[in-house]
Amino acid sequence: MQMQAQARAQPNIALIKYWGKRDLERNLPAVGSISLTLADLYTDMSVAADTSSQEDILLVNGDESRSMLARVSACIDQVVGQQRPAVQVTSSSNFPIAAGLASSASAFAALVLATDAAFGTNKSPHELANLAGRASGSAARSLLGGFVELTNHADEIQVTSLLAPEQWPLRVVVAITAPGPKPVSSGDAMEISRKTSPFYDRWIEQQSEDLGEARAAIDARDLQRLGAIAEHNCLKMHSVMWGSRPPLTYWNSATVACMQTVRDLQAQDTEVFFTIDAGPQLKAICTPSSAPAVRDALIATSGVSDDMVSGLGDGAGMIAT
Ligand code: 2P0
Repeated sequence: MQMQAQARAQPNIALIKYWGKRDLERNLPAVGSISLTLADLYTDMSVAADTSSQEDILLVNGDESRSMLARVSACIDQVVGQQRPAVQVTSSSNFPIAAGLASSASAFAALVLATDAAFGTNKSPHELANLAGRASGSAARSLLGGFVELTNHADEIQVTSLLAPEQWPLRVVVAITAPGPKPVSSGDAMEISRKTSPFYDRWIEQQSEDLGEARAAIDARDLQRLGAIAEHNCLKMHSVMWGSRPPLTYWNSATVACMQTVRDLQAQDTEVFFTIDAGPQLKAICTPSSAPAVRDALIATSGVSDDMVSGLGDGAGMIAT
């Protein structure tokens, strides 16, 4: 047994969002979701057994991290079992972490793959998806490439690829409006929403309709139709958050300015739409030909400090060591 392995996974951007849990213990989502897996942003995760140590160690971008260690150790226990040697886990990402860019998705997708390979546990893709989802709900989607749907079943989730990246090679332009960590974690915020938002139940009720509409738009490669339902689903999720007590307001003034930039581009017939996750960054989804104009317009928007552009990627995989 090699007891050491390294995997790479990319973040995914949800077009029809996961917001709310139906089972906290098993971290099962209350709703299905549809996402795009990116190509050019990634997290590399290496897992190595360390028989000389009693405790797991986690290094994130070169620094020891205690805050994420319990979640990482629990995820490894789920894959390997609790009777295991201590591990050294090393994670590095080429984009800001904990800032609404789905870094936990890429991190935990890569972690389950690397752990399974290091310890030779030979989990099936379906088992890996459920192990990743247990660690972070959105992580299961990062195991696959292109357009990915996560569906809810009795005691488990399932992920399927709706389209491979080359079947509809869109671009994602991320406008960074604040690089720091978010004030409330997604998991905590989802629970606040479930318990206090008067809009939460309607959000859950309407999700299957939104998923059906997005699936049809993806099937037809209809960007305008997909954009209409994705923007609606995103703004509805944020309405659930804004209606919570305390209110969950992840946006800043630049986030709103970026939304206006996308509206202006749409008024000029540029093929683009936006989505925003639990953070202040705006993600613009567009065709390859409109990507340069979308990027220029977002960079020129007041309050945008940085940007990233990515195509769609193939999903998580091993890195040869
Ligand atoms: C999503 N988000 O579908 C939604 C949209 C944020 C907004 O999934 O508690 O880090 O680890 O299961 O996956 C972010 O939540 O939450 C998320 P946990 P996760 O992408």
